[in-house]
Amino acid sequence: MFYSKIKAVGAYVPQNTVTNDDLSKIVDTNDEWISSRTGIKRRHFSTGENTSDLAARSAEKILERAGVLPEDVELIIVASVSADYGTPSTACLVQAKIGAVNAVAFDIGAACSGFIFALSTADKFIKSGVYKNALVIGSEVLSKCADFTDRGTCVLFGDGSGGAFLERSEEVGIIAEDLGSDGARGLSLTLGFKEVVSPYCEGTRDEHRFIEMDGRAIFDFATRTVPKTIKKILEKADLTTDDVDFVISHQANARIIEVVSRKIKVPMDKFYLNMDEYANTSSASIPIVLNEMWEKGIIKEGNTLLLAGFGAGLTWGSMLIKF
Ligand code: 4VN
Repeated sequence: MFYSKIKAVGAYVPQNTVTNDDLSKIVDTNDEWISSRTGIKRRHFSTGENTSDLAARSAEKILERAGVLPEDVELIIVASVSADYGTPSTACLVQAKIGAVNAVAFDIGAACSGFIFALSTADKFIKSGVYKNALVIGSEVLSKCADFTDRGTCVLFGDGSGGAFLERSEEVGIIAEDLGSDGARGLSLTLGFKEVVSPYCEGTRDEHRFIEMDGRAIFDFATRTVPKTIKKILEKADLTTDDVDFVISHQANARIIEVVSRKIKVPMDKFYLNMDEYANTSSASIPIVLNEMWEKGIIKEGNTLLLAGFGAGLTWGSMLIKF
């Protein structure tokens, strides 16, 4: 019986920061509204680097910390909703950029739950003995997906990337997981609809380039579903919230995390929030938090972490990890 264990984490975000006040110059909004309702104060917006560029920078940092050469990476999985291309996958672009010539590379699309779904997929390859290691990255350039004429959404998102290197281990690493989807509610958060247009049909060329969200519906979904998946995973692992050192949630909105904290009766000091600096970076938010907590020495080897992602699909996923 093998486990997958995190050997190293890393993150990379574009340098350029945009404050709420900066945004208020291009869209009818203000710092008071954004920060009181979401906890967001700044975000990093790319000035040209694309999703695969951010991912490759994270990958290089992670491999350096793991002490692993690119050619020894066996699997690369990138979670993203903002890929450079429809194809090739961002994972293949990363493979080429870092020279991981022996890796198998593919993407996973599960939006804000993407990093958890990608970790889960890598875990299956490692546990089953197919691969000995995996580089798992979440990377997004959401600035290119935001409608800067819609004040309800464009203020919520940011760009960034992060990830982890997983290795086969005799010691427990990933302890348990709970994943879920509800496609019936999927249209409450969409990005990039394209109607069928070809010589064989009379489409109207309907195209939606940007993120569209029913904020109320997604907010309600998150505050109902996240406590449920957390309770479920703790039951599966036969643990209680007392056994958890830190809850690492997707950084969509500070208010959502406060509701979750109350509902699962885990004090806010066990949650780490950094949406004030990065806003919502979808699949990258959880690994960016992981990296920041590790860099600050907050999480240490042996800690039990509870990861929780939730978002478009709709999808959600939680994971218990012995770090
Ligand atoms: C998960 C969530 C969100 C999200 C939903 C709503 C929301 C973020 C609506 C009310 C508004 C403040 C902002 Cl829960 C987004 C994603 C996508 O990653 C995933 N903010 N808000 C208000 O009026 O207070």
